[in-house]
Amino acid sequence: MSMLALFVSVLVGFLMVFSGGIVLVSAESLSLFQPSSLTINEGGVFADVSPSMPPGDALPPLGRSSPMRGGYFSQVDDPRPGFWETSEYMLGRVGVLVVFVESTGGLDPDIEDWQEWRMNLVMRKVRSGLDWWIARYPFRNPPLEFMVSSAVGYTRYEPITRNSTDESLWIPEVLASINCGSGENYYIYAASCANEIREKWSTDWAFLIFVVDSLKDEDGMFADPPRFAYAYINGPFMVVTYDNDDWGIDRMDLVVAHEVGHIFGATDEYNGVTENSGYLYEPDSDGSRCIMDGNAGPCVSVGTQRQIGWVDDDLDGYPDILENEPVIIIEKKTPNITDNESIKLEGVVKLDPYPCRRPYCRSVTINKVKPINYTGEIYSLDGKFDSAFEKFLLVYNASAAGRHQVSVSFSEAIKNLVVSYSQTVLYTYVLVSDFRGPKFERVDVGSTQTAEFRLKWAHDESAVTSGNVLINGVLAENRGDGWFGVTVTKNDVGAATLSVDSVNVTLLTNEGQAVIRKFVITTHPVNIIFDRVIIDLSSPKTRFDVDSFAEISYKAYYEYDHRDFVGSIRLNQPLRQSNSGNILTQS
Ligand SMILES: [Ca+2]
Ligand SMILES: [Ca+2]
Ligand SMILES: [Ca+2]
Ligand SMILES: [Ca+2]
Ligand SMILES: [Zn+2]
Repeated sequence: MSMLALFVSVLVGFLMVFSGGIVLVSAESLSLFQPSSLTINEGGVFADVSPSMPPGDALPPLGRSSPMRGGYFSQVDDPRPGFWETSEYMLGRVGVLVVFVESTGGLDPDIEDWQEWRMNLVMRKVRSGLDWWIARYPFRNPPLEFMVSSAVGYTRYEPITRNSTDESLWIPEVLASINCGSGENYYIYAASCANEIREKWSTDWAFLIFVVDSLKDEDGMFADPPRFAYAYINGPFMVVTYDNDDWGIDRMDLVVAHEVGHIFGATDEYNGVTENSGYLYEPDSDGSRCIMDGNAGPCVSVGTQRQIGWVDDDLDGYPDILENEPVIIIEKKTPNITDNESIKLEGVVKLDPYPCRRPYCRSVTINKVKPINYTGEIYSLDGKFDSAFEKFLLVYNASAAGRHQVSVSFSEAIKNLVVSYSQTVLYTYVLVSDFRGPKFERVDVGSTQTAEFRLKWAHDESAVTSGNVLINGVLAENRGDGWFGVTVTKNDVGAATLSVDSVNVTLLTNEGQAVIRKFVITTHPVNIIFDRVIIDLSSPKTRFDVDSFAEISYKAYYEYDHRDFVGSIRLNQPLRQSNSGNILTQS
């Protein structure tokens, strides 16, 4: 049987971790106890029972339902179950940690000592008690699942010899010894441990079962009040004893099943008082002769079903509490026109929770949202789309200029209701596509030149008709038809390379307006060399006969780069002179 196999693996965990007295279990070692999933049980039926259910075993939650926690309960915009919501309704996946309470003799005399075979027996009964609910679960989606694991926790007290209210003393010690949770009192400590289990095992809910050994104790009950099993309404824990008064270990499954009812909000149906309770604050069915009544039969009364959230008033087969509309709230988005190709959409997708009707309770849902269709990449900011509230970031890369539709759709996990958001974004920039400069790049020093560039929009190639364009840091003049230019001069020899180095243009379209600064140059810069020609004249001798040709040679070159001058030069005097005198030449 697979159940037996699971059991053996739990046992192995015990041997590894707990052999040899008090061993502090680290938080990590909790995961040694891999929770095993209970699916469907065989039958889920109990033997006939006759003793009465634990009297006064349903304890009201401590503090959590009071207006004192007004700040916490005003967190209405986040529908994920929070710290105080560890078991609001019996739907979905539930983490169950069975904690065997072991006395060390540190303070009270050490009377009770667990044996492995008895702990195994308890685990079997716990599983059977949980299976009982699974067998009666009315919904197909989500399935009801219990992930069960166990640990041995130590205390200096001997709990069964004390009043049940002394749980405030031993629970913090026991939880500290298994390194689960923290808190200023036992109740918060247990809630904190349940939260850790839920987090680690990725379940929707979690609760603890403290099993107090009572093998040697005379009546198998706490001293005062003489309880043998009790639970806090809506969690986070129950306490059961090994013997359970007259019920005995054989029927511990039934006791556990009853207490699990309390854990999920059900009230006793044997006390003659009609009580409203649970997420939906529904009345119980006193005297039902079902699980929450004494002499319990194998049934869940209508009152209990409504208290634990097993309600489908619209008869669609889905639990009404988990029929949640998804909503998208956009918190940050790219403007409708942008010059940034990375288009981002940031927001929250969350589910509209079914309203909790219990006073001072928060409306929460364990339903989950996940993205189903989207453009680009989508990220959950906490790393995983696994809850009813997810901050997300959508990143879409607009590879080409033009209009892009950026969209995302989310669906919830129960009925696949979908919510979508889309935005059309115009991605564009300025293209510097053409240039005009001097006809020849070498010009005279001191002359005035122009350098012009043609600007057009990348998305439709239309001309840019306004805006601030800097060419080499100088504000260009709008010359019309997309042309922007500057005049430039230089009084000494040197080169100038002119190009567009800044664009600031307001684009106005039907979608709105935006300042565009991005530009892409697909043309050449305008190169201008302000230059002059140097001419060196030379002659082999300084005197020539009158009427002969003076032998004068010259070398002409550009001053800027000493390249040979190409062209003709003219001297100011003829080379043959008929009179004596000096020739001064100049080109
Ligand atoms: Ca002991
Ligand atoms: Ca009642
Ligand atoms: Ca429904
Ligand atoms: Ca998440
Ligand atoms: Zn009860």
